[in-house]
Amino acid sequence: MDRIKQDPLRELLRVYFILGSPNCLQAPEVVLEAAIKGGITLFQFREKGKGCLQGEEKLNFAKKLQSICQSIYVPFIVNDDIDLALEIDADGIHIGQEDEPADVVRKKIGNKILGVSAHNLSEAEKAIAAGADYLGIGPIYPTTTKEDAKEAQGLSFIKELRQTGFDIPLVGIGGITAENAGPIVKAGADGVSVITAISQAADPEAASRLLRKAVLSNI
Ligand code: TZP
Ligand code: MG
Repeated sequence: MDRIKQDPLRELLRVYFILGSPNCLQAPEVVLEAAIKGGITLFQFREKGKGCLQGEEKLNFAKKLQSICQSIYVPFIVNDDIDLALEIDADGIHIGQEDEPADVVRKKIGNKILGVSAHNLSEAEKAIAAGADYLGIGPIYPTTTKEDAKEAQGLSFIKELRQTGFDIPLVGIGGITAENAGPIVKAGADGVSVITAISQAADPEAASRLLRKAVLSNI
């Protein structure tokens, strides 16, 4: 945990892989191990959507993926579920605008990493004031993975945030692949977060490596 907190968050955000059991073609553990070999820098456990695990099964699944991350020092972030994050002592939590308010979550989680999804300047300002460590911005490109996703916004909001002087770490999300990742970091994001590009790849290790290359060569 200490080592994780010492890592600059911007570097952890370079290749941020998000996964839940409904997203995978292969066994999730196999996909995560391959993604780590390919060079992902941060992992988010997002157990959502049709057929997702609940209760004890979700807890045990989270622990299994967390132990894979811990064995290789990839920080483990939990989506939405603050109780789960606290129970397993995750490294951080990511929340959206429909979840518990960020200032309440910050109080609950102490100095764990807090990521907040923001879609406009007012949401960004509020999240920062509440103690967000980074902002998730998207969907950048069209996505079918999140059922209630808003319309794709392209690079406009990332550029607006940087032009307005926001210095907080930013990660883009939504429809991102190795082919379209470059412009996102050029626009001012510190990295990209993906589900499909890695979880549905025939070779998740190679897909992760390609994404990493696409991001690092444009930073
Ligand atoms: N939030 C905005 S878009 C999205 C989330 C969770 C889904 C991203 O998934 P994919 O498969 O990388 O488009
Ligand atoms: Mg949420």
